[in-house]
Amino acid sequence: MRFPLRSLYVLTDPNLSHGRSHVEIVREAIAGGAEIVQLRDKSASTRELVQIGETLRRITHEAEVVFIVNDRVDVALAVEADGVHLGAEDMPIGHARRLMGRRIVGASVDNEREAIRAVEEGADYVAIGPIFPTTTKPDAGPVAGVDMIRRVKEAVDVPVVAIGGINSLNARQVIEAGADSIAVISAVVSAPAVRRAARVLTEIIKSHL
Ligand code: TZP
Ligand code: MG
Repeated sequence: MRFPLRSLYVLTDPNLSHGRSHVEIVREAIAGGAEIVQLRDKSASTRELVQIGETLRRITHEAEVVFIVNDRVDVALAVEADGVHLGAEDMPIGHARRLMGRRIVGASVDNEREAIRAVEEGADYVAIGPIFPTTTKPDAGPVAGVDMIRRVKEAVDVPVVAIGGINSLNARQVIEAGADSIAVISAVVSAPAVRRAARVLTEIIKSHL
């Protein structure tokens, strides 16, 4: 599946969803316009990830939404996800590329130098962040700022995803800086009305087409 541009990319996080399940969050996020969904659960067992992943695969397939699994190439392959997302501690991109074949391999990067390297190793998209301060990922590193989006966009030809502290108040400047996709956790997953929160972000993203 191709990577949708000018898209809302929602990552799940059971610790931030106020007791709502991955499935509930994903259904509502998709109803609100999310075009990419990532299963992200740092505390689930492999078995739980596969079980949740199977269900999310069905839902995203029916909705024609891109389904990415965080960290785990094995789980992504086991549930036939569209792709995997890898950080610095995960499987090296080149190894993942070989295992994933034509599926999507996404990579977290901190700057344009890392972005160029990730693409050389086989990444299909890069995620740059945190763009703004966020408490969601304490080890996310220093704030990159919106200007880093411009620098990464100039450096690579693959889609650039912006992540970290993005919400309806600052999403516009992220899009204006050239991000191809906006990735969020708390702005959607923790919202009282998930669908509505996703809808508001989707409208901001699409209004800049
Ligand atoms: N990678 C960089 S920042 C971040 C990740 C996973 C957290 C994003 O969460 P939020 O709640 O949208 O700031
Ligand atoms: Mg990771």
